[in-house]
Amino acid sequence: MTTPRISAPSVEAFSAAILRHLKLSLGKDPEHASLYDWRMSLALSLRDHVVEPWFESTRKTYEARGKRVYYLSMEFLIGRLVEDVAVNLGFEDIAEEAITALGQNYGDVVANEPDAALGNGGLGRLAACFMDSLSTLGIPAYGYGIRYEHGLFEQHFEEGAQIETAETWLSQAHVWEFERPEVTYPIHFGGHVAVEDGKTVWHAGETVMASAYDTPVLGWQGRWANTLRLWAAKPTTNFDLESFNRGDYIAASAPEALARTISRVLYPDDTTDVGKELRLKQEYFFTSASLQDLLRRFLSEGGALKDLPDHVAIQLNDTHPAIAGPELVRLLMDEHQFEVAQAITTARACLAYTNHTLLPEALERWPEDLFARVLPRHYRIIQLIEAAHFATAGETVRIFEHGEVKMGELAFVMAHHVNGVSALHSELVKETVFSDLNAAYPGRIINQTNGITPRRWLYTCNRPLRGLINDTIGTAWPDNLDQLSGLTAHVEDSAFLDRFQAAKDANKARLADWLKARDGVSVDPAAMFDVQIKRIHEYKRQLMNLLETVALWNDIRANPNGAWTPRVKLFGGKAAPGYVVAKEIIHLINDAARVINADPVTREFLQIVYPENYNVSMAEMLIPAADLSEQISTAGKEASGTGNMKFALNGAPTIGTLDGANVEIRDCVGAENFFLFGLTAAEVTARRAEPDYARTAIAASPRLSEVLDQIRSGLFSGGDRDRYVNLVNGLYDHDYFLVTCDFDAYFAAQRQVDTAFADSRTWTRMAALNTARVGWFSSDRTISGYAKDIWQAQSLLEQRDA
Ligand code: 26M
Repeated sequence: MTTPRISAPSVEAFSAAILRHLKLSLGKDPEHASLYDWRMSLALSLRDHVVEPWFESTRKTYEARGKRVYYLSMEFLIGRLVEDVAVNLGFEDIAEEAITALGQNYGDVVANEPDAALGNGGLGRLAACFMDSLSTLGIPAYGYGIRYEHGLFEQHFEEGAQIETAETWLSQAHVWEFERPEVTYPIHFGGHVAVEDGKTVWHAGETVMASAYDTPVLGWQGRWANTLRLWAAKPTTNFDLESFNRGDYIAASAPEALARTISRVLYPDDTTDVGKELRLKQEYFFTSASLQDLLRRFLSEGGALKDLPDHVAIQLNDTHPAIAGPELVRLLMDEHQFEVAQAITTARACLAYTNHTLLPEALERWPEDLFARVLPRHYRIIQLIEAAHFATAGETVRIFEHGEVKMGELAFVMAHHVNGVSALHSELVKETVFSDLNAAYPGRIINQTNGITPRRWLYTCNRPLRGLINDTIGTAWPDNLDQLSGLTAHVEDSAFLDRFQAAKDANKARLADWLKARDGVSVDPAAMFDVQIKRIHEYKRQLMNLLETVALWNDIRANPNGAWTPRVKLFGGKAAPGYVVAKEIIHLINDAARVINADPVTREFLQIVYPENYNVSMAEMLIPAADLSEQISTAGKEASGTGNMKFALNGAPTIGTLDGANVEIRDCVGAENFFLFGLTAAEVTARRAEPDYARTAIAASPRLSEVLDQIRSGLFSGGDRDRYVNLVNGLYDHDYFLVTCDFDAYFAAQRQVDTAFADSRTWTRMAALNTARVGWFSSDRTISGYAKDIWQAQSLLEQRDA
């Protein structure tokens, strides 16, 4: 048994603490307190217990003088923290009892907290899971990112179409952060470069200040807490009094305006915004601040810069912080008198890069003229880096090409290791985007398959299943997830399966209540909950799911007395505001839902539900309630996926393609517990080379042809034949993601699912085996892999109790 390190207060003492904060921090008495006041008082009372472990971890980190991990990420998709902190402190019951004793509903109080949505999707959520695991494992680490004033936009549906409004999480005080006004660094942009007395000098055109905000990240059982340091942009001088006195009011507030834009808003896109100047400034802003910060810390502890790689491991979460290579070289050369070669070697020994996508349109490139204007000194340094790369590897791969700076190539050349995020993806990284660089630097590319934190994604979000697991295999599994394999011995035990199903049913009932209360939507908890939640992207093929839904509707209408398995098709996800096709898909799902849900003939068998504004908190509600997990991307396009792991862990079998981590999930759960369909990555490539592959596939599928005709006819768009003409024609003319080619196989796999689900005992067993066999996908395992293979970083926890 692991012993909690934190001594818990009594319920009475904790209630008193909440009341004290209510009075002294919120200035309210209980009679006049709102839900917000109670939530803030609870959060502050919990926070009081985080500070000691945080200090202790920081002290141990300094004493150890070992390797520290710096995780640089444009995105941290955190979600809510009240329950997370309560759980990690081991105070969950105390917090709930105290709040209840004070006459409040714990669930409502917890749900009052806005999500910290500083990320778009998988990449940002992965960073948050990694922070959790770094703390749980006691690896000294700092997360570095941007303190966006506005997180990911809020999604609304108007007549079925997506509308975006600004997210405003900081309009309320964010209790988990501590402002560090004394920690600031200047960040320079523009200007010109000159050589003075044989030394290269950058005369910047404009400067903003990066100002630190720290959030403690508490690990499991409070045994360790690292720091997430987010940077906010501030003006160097609040106000230019000289201009103001001259009467130039606009010029007087110019420095302020630039500074405030930099950390104003998260870019909501992973494709169409590539190449925007403000984005480049954001990237340099947080990367430079983070490197200045870690160098200052290293030097203040008396380190010699030549030893930097022994003390510092910097992980680049995608190419967004790839400017770290040239920036570290710049700091070493211009401020610490390193020679070029030595600066490059030292920087590379500190840096590693994670690739998250092969989609060509998502690979970052900057027009050279823009780049040279915003970062003239770095432009020259990248020329030096490219020259050094040519000298070792030859000139096959360039960093500058077609008038652009290619950030993937830059990150690769400046990293000692490059990793993909699933076995398949890492192989494709070697074979496709980086094949030449792989040949030039053999062994540099490695794999680290993604993972998820079981504390948030099972223990906290799925209390019924948690209880069953605790009763069955004990309580040591949340930080030792391989122990879930102990459940395997129970899958023939009908009492265990009854309880497993009861847990699922409880989660489904909870989701049903939530949908009713929030959106006024009624769903039948006895139906299969078939869930696809993720960003809306053509390659993720929500469209194929919708087409299959319409085809099923047609089949049911043709045979209304058939033995159909009732289903609720749940969709969740946002489209980038500028991504036209993705928005058409959303509109079509909502249009089809309106028509199909109103059909009295099919109503008892089929329903489509698409709750608006999908986010981390909604995922925590949907995943435990899911019967079926949709992971249906075109093979070779989803780098890993992490939602796929969350569903399997919570006992939802997958219908999916051989893509990303699906491959490894299937290997773990067994082929008989996974509904596989579709072309493989190699077959996808081959099929694309065939002429007219889409038209051929449509012609061969009467079902698909009918569905496409229905959509085109205006059946779902109130007779409007124009609304989906692009979407339908797109499938005929350039179905790049092979929706048409995989459609029939997907339809057939869904009918296998119907049959399997109808045999409820067998289905429950399959679900339980999914939970029992995916312990490997804990982000603790992933982080242990990074620590060993990339960072050479050690845990500072005393040997954990067995
Ligand atoms: C780029 C330029 C400008 C603005 C935004 C971007 C950008 C933002 C996010 C580019 C990519 C972004 O994320 C990509 C992403 O989330 N990738 C996902 O990463 C997960 C974690 O590794 C994987 O599980 C998913 O398969 C992969 O799609």
